[in-house]
Amino acid sequence: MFKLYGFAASNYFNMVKLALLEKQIPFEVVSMHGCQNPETLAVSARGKVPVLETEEGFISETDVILRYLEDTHPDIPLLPAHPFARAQVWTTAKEIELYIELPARLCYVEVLFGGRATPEALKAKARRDLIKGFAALARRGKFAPYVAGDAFTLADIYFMYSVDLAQQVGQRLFGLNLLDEVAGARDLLKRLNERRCAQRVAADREADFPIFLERVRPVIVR
Ligand SMILES: N[C@@H](CCC(=O)N[C@@H](CS)C(=O)NCC(=O)O)C(=O)O
Repeated sequence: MFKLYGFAASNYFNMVKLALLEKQIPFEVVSMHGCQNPETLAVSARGKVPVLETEEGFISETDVILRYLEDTHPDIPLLPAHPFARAQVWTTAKEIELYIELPARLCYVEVLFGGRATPEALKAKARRDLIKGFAALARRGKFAPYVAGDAFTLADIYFMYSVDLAQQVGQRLFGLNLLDEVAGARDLLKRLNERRCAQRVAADREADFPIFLERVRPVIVR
């Protein structure tokens, strides 16, 4: 059986966890936090989670894990069969990660964890990038009814676990309602969060979040 290493407050971990649940692939969770401890580095060269342990060894990086799951368990697909449609889904997922998740992440310590303030130069960069990232999503996304079209795909998974956090960053730091710039995004987010598997992920996240905050508090103090 697969082992998924990580923790439930991590949005990247939750992307893989939701994919496993949606695809009905059995797995067990091994609690691990991203860090530079030797035990973590033995499993993940960069000390990041999630990591998937397979019979053949460990796989790091969320998109690589998701590709592997799709290759090995195609029965409940999260990608279209046609190569061009598949590329469109990956483009959307990648753009969400690079241009929404990563700029928002610069400000997570301040906005989501109540830690030290984001340096002004980084904050300004995050604001500029988030505006362009959401504009790209508005141009790229289909929202008909899912992010990439008529089926639930990996683009929806990236959307669920990045866009709501980025919206919080935009709102709290810049007074921007970035989600409102993307027609259909709010409705879709609500519907996606109602999925049975997503509710399980959310419940685990809610239970883990205070534990995570307690753990990181000493290193994120203002
Ligand atoms: N590029 C990685 C990013 C994963 C990531 O940033 N994970 C965070 C938790 S949400 C982490 O492990 N952070 C620990 C660290 O950066 O030291 C992926 O796609 O899996």
